[in-house]
Amino acid sequence: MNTHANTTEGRFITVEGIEGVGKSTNLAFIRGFLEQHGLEVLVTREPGGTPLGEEIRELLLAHRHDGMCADAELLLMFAARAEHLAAVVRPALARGVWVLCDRFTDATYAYQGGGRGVPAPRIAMLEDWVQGALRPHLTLLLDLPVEVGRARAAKRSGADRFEREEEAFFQRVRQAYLQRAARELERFRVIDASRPLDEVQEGLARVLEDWLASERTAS
Ligand code: Z5A
Repeated sequence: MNTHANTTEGRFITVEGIEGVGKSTNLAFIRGFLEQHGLEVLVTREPGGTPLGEEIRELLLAHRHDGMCADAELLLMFAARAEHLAAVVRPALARGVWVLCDRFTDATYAYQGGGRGVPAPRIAMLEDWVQGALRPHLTLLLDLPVEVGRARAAKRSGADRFEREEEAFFQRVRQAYLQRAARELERFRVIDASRPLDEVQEGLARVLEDWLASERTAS
């Protein structure tokens, strides 16, 4: 059953969190949940999502680029984002497809803003320029203590340029995410990602069920 048959535009849902929260693990679950509700879903990611964006991602994450200044990092994130929006996200939303994106501009506020110390107004300027009025309809913030996320992520091999940052960096990133969530209660849903996976997914299902119901009421 398509619960959104009388709306033409798709919805833009983003998934955020520090490393090790389980974004990749839960994206498949969220996609399956939405598809069971009759929705066409496109899963994508940032930085990346297009051939150019994936090349920029490689520049951003690769080990050999340790010396990147914060503004260069910020501008590369938005360069990839501009291409992603133009080539993938906006066309999909216009076709009525729901876009599920692994990270978006909240990650820029958290990592480049909170983590690197780039002033928020500078990020907001680029956000307005690149996105215009486009903002996610719903943002699922998977949250857990930094040490728990880092312990999970440590099981993977080959840390990238971000993953090699010290714990204090991720504490700032986490706080920046939580502050954004506290300021935008309408858009954010915070899920405790420190629990066992089945409980995290029960939480996600409850949040999505409620949100879909409110969308139905609004449309
Ligand atoms: N970045 C930025 O700086 N600015 C921006 O604007 C944007 C991005 C858009 C790449 O992102 C980097 O880009 C990112 C920020 C920066 N760097 N960092 N850190 P990414 O999203 O590709 O990188 P990532 O954070 O490493 O994401 P990931 O690979 O998707 O990992 P994850 O979220 O940690 O997910 P996972 O692989 O599903 O889970 C990690 C492990 O935990 C795995 O073994 C799971 O089986 C396990 N797991 C998951 N859930 C559970 C539960 N509930 N219990 C126990 N174990 C679990």
